[in-house]
Amino acid sequence: MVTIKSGKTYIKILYWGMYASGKTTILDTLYTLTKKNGKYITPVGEITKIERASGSTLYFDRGLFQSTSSREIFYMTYTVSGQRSFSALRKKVFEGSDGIIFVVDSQSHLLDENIEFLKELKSLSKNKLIHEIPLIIMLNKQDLENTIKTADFINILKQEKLWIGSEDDPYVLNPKIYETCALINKEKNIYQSFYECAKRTLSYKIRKENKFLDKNLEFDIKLDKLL
Ligand SMILES: Nc1nc2c(ncn2[C@@H]2O[C@H](COP(=O)(O)OP(=O)(O)OP(=O)(O)O)[C@@H](O)[C@H]2O)c(=O)[nH]1
Ligand SMILES: [Mg+2]
Repeated sequence: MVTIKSGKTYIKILYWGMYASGKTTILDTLYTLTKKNGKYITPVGEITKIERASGSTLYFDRGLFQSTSSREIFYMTYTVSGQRSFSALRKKVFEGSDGIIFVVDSQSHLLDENIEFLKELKSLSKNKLIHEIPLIIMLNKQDLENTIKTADFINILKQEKLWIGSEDDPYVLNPKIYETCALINKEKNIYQSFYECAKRTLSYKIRKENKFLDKNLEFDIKLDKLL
């Protein structure tokens, strides 16, 4: 998170996950939704994509969003390339992230590969995940058959020590999990998951510095009793 002299604050939100889990599609859909109905955030400019002819991300995608009520707050939003061979590039793009949205390809047969990407993220973030960097999970491609569900993923988070306490009495910093679809015509929970990440990123900062930044999110954060 960077605040520059002019008073503008830039918050970095990163979509992370295995190849073809839907990160680029999610960013595209988020852009379309917020352009149409920028209730709390609105896109600034176009999305920058660096991709192969196949559509797979080569380096990263980047989009900039602005809070509609606190015009000095910007959300710099990136996606990583999920190709296995690009782990060094992912490490670079990860640097300075304030909030992470982990995008799962929910098809059951891909579970192990998703876990590999969760482990890579964990090792990069050196115990900061959930404690200092909020984590949101998107179980994407829920429109397909044989997909994993929230309860399945909570078990994985527990194994990876990214879930504290029981399911019924969740610890406030535990990841929030959304079952999603990124396809624009069947869109599900795309905006909600981004909003939650933005909200948590600010609330983590507030806990650290004890001050509000984004007026849109102020009320919700108070409701969450995070202070
Ligand atoms: N059925 C279905 N397909 C999806 C969904 N989200 C993305 N896809 C498809 O999955 C494929 C890969 O999507 P991308 O958005 O390029 O995936 P990515 O995670 O950016 O992939 P990399 O850049 O290679 O890491 C595309 O054909 C998308 O249309 C979804 O929710 N449901
Ligand atoms: Mg991509």
